[in-house]
Amino acid sequence: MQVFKHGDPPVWVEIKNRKGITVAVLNDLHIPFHDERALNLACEILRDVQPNLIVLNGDIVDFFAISKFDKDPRRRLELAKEIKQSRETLKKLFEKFTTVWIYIEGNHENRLRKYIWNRATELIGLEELELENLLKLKEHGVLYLRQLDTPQPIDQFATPQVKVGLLYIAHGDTFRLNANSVGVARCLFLRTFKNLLIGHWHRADKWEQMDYEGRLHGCWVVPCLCYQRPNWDTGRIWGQGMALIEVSASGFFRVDVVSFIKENGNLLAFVGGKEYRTRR
Ligand SMILES: [Mn+2]
Repeated sequence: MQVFKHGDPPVWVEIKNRKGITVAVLNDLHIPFHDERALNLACEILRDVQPNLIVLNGDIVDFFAISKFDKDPRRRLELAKEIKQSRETLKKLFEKFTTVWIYIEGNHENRLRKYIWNRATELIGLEELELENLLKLKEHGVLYLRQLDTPQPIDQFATPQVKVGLLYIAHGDTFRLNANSVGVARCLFLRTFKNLLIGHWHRADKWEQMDYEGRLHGCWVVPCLCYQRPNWDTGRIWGQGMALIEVSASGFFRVDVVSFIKENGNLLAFVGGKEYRTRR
């Protein structure tokens, strides 16, 4: 498996492989609002699957303390605690699975940059405050892909993504679908006409079709690994889970969006003919 980086800092990477590979995608942990049980279930699955690449596909940390939304002002003082907890949670993950890790920035990671731009201009350019340094990603050999603030030519990208075979992986916030979209996967395909896997929507969704020549096209949406009841919208229907992707040497692929099902207070998932369960 070879990883080709594009841009400096790298904005997107292309994975080329001589043999088939398995890729796992984890999305939207929103640490400190991650669900430990869901994350543990994901780890049990990863232990069996042993992916060649794990993509942390954005909104892994929440940065609640510096969001622009209303909150108890005391929460603004908890940034240091949130970052520490994120660093510790991720460290455990990285140490559990020695494989290739790529971290794609989401809109929540971007909150830090926006905060510094708008509220702490004097701190711009301090490398120590870059997220990959705050989370010590380089120490763990994790490649961090970040957003650029200027438009790029058509053959490059201003938003972070990974291309594995014929499939693009991106966080998903920058595709600008209507916030009330129901068929997210299909809407996304009709916007991009590309094979694309995103998170950001905190739900499982897929839309795939064969074309006239027998090639698969589609879009897939990865569920979240955070708590599913925000206080700002009781009508949210969020799902937990992850995605597993098998990619052949020719670039063709199969996506398995794995939903974590609530069963008598436990979480249940089916992968490769096996049942996975959290224990109470
Ligand atoms: Mn998001």
